Amino acid sequence: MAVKNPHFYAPFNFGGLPHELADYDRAGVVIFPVPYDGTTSYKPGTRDGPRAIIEASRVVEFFDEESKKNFSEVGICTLDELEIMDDARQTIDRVYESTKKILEDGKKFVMLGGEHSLTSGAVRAFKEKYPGLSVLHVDAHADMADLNGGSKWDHGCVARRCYEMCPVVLAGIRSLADDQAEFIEKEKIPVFWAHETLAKQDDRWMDEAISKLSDIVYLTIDLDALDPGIMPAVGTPQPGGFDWFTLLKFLRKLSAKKVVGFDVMEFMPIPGMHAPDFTAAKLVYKLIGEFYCK
Ligand SMILES: [Mn+2]
Repeated sequence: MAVKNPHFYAPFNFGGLPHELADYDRAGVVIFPVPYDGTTSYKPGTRDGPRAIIEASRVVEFFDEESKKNFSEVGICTLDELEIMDDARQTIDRVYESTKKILEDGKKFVMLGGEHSLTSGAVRAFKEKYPGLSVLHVDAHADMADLNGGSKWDHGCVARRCYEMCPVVLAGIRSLADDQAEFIEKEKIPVFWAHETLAKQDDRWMDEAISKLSDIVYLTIDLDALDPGIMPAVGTPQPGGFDWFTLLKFLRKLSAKKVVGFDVMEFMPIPGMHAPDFTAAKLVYKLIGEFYCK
């Protein structure tokens, strides 16, 4: 009897790939899922993000209509979800250790969150390997708080923690507190505000943003950078975000640099609404193609 929907039986890994394409030793790319949302400020649920992205990815068709390629041939291994700790700092340390191991093994890195604070653990490992690293932080929020709720490891502090390690460029920003605005101005951190970029019919800001980065880049995407119209499945949505093609256009310009790692964070699936799951999965797939398959 013919199988009605072969995707239904696909292995549970990113892309629903067969063993020979998903095996760690042979894979070029590693998907690292971290189901942690311990410091989330508004509503929890990003702990379910990595699994929902992986589940949707099993149905994403892997012929990329834009490049006419199938990126899955690079081999994509999905790791087991990281075992998380109650404490944010300890969980971030685990992210650091795992990231270090993935880099030692020579794999291309993709982290799926989980809350944004986890990014600083990955960036710590990347900075050790690539001293000239810079970070492109694409987010609705500046995440530049020194402390949030008394913690340095809150998700609202992640860009600040990264900035303590290496240069950071922010894009898509449309929400922050006064002290963060003061800090950004004092430190002259390059910020590409949504109202000065996305609100205009002029994409020239993109090249300028890319030019502020060093040659070796870690990309972190908080999915709330996208407009809540296409990405409502985030904990703290803000109006006025990226549309799909604008985000892709911007991120593709990063290929002028060497993108050594990236993450897609803060996905908070909404039960019964699956479009955002597919949007997140397709974004991850497109970026694997863009950064790791050329
Ligand atoms: Mn964020």
